[in-house]
Amino acid sequence: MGASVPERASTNEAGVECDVVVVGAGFGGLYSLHKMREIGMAVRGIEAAPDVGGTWYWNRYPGARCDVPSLFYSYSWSPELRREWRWTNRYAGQEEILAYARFAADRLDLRRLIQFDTRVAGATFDEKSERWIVETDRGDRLRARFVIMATGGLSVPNTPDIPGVADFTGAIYHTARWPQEPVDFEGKRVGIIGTGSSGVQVIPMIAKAASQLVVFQRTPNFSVPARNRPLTDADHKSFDEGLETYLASLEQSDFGRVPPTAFTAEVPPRDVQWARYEQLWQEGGSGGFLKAFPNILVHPDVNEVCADFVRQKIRETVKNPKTAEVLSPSGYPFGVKRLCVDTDYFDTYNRSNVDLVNLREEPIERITASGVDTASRHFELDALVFATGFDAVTGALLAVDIQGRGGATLKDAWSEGPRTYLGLTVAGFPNLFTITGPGSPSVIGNVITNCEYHVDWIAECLTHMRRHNLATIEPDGEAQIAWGRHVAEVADRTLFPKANSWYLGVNIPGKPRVFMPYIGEGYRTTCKAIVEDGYRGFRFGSPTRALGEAGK
Ligand code: NA7
Repeated sequence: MGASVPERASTNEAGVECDVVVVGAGFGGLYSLHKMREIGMAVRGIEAAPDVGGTWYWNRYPGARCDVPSLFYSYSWSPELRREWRWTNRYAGQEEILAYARFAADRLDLRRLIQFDTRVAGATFDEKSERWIVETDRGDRLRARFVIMATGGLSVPNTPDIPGVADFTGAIYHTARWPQEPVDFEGKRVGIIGTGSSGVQVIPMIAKAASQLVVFQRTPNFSVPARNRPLTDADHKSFDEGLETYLASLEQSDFGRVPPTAFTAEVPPRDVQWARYEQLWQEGGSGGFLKAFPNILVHPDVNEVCADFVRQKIRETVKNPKTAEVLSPSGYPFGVKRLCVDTDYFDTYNRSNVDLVNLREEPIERITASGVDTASRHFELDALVFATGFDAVTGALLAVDIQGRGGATLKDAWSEGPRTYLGLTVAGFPNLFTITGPGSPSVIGNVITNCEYHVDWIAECLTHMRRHNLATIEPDGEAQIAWGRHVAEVADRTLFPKANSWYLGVNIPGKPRVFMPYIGEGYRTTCKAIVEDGYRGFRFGSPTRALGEAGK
């Protein structure tokens, strides 16, 4: 699967010339490639991995599973793909999702457009030619009118800088960079740092194999059962029957996390809430909880009842009361750190080979050759797993040296937090698009449909530009400031900023504390209205050369 020359892009001694470079071949990148080709652009994709799949290529730890139901975590735009693919489980595992990405890439004949095993190092906007010069770690140089950053919101692993890690003589793993071949933990003493979604999924799996598993927990997380199960014919039939309504709902509604009614809704009585949560607990999955009541993520009194409910479940499940207490989240609201979805997570702490270490009481002091030293104990380990998450939402964008007008860098432009217009474009960086960028719903809800929406928006925009012979698009500084203010105001009216989550970037030392996703309803309606209003807030540049001409 090496490099290949994309259709209609041309190569000369100056490098590859094309209309659009797409960075990343996850779900956002694959659909971008397809859509750009469909509207007649010469497009080339660059992907760091040797295969498609994005985050699902790398996150292959045991138990890795999506928390959005599989029937919905699929491309909604293609009836063919839907007909030819049949999900086996309510929540798809990593292997099946990766197989789906491969299937989509093959079925849409996208691989020939992608250069694998190649990382984009820099992208510089040349104002004279109005082209992006994209450079890779393999020395490639591409010139393109547009760059689409489909680099994903959860793709750059975060590995905390714990003293002594280089001294450890055992094996070290990160959930987000798991080896290709299965890891054998049989009979091993394993330590794991991190109890977010990845930790919550992998801990029960490792516990089954390891002789001893030590979980180093800094913050306990809220987690609800997945109740994963094989999908039946009846499930598929019911999905098919509801398909039209679902597709229409994607068009019409916006899937923001916080509905407009949230701010005026009444506080439901405790017993009414409790009964609803019990029902949702039995059904499994996170979606129902996060929408159980319109104000659950806004009103502290409603939220606290749900938090109590989950703590009660933890106490009922975990036999050792002290362990149950340490596992019980408190001091921050329910659902505003990403809600974990698990299979037997809390029950795993009833196993005799699993120990929980509360890092709030005994922090890790250093990693040694043979294990981990906390403030009060030494743990002998054969392997250490980092389930410590990602430099989320902005990490992959800032990992590329992006320079816009006047040589201004994205890094400087975002030094106090990301600034975008609609999470799609950045002032001073013409013709650069960010799929699920900060300031858009991005990592909230169903990321595949969020990606699709952005790709469709970009395709419509490029078609408009071609029709009107426009060379560049970029947001107006004022429009960008107003959008940023709106994104922050919506978040500030909710409980989201009250937890130290990766949504705010606080998991990365030195990262500005800014709430990155857009959680209001009405995102799609707003984007649509802006287009209908003549691309309000955007500035177009006049033509130098017609679009779709590269390589001819
Ligand atoms: P998360 O949700 O960011 O979880 C990372 C975990 O690692 C979390 O428990 C952190 O504790 C812990 N962590 C991070 N740094 C440290 C240090 N230095 N010491 C101890 N513990 C640490 O990442 P995931 O991969 O689980 O999930 C990310 C998303 O991927 C998930 O939400 C889904 O959307 C898919 P903390 O809570 O910061 O105290």
